[in-house]
Amino acid sequence: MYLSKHAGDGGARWALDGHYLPDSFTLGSLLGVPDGDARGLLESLPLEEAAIGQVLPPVEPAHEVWASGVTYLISRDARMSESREADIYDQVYDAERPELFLKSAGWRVIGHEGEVRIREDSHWNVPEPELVLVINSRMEIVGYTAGNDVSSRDIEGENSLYLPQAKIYDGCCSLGPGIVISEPDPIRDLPIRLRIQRDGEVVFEGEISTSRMKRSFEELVNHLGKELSFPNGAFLMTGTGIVPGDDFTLVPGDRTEISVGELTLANSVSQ
Ligand code: DO4
Ligand code: MG
Repeated sequence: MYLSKHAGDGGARWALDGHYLPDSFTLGSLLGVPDGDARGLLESLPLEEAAIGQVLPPVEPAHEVWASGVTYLISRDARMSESREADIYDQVYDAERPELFLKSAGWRVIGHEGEVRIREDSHWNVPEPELVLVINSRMEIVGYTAGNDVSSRDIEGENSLYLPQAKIYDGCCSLGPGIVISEPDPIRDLPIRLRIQRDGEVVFEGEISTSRMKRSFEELVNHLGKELSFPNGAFLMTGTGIVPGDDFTLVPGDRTEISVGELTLANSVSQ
């Protein structure tokens, strides 16, 4: 089952497997029911005409997008090499408590074929291709989407207290194109791919499997839900396992393509 959100004359509308759902459907209401009931609820809804409107980010304005970090060895090593405080990354990789941060409010998220941004006050920027878990109000995993945790490596590397500025700004987060409704098991060994094009040429390509993640999905989700409630559900980016070499930075005009399983999220880069 595949949920997508589209622009329409009367406002945004959700679609299931390419056909519009009734106007009254909201993702928040779906994520408010227990996981066992989500499929049944979707199956009970009448499908309308083919969804042809422009694809929008598969999120509602009030949703929160959280992110975990240093969940793959390559991410730990990249932060250790860029930072003057290398130890904290080594420690968090092995610690019981994961790194979690609030990446974006739902209304700020960019969708498929939208423009992500790099900061004007940064000279070293990368896309972070990530599996993004879609979680319901009971902290059950209902599905997934693809995400880009666009980040400034020089700002984060200068001082770890600058992490929110390195990671959270307009255009820093894209999700999409839609949401695959899935049990957690089929997601545990999914390919994640990143391709970056500049002037029509591929300037970086990389690939990893979600099975290389150090922590389990449940570990990340349980920590997120320890002291936070999400009555309308939430999104959780699960960290990057692909980091371009230290000599690489995004520049305006680049195109990023992030695949997670069968989903491909493409964005242009601006400043
Ligand atoms: O500690 C910095 C953030 C790490 C991150 O975003 C990642 O590993 O994906
Ligand atoms: Mg990240």
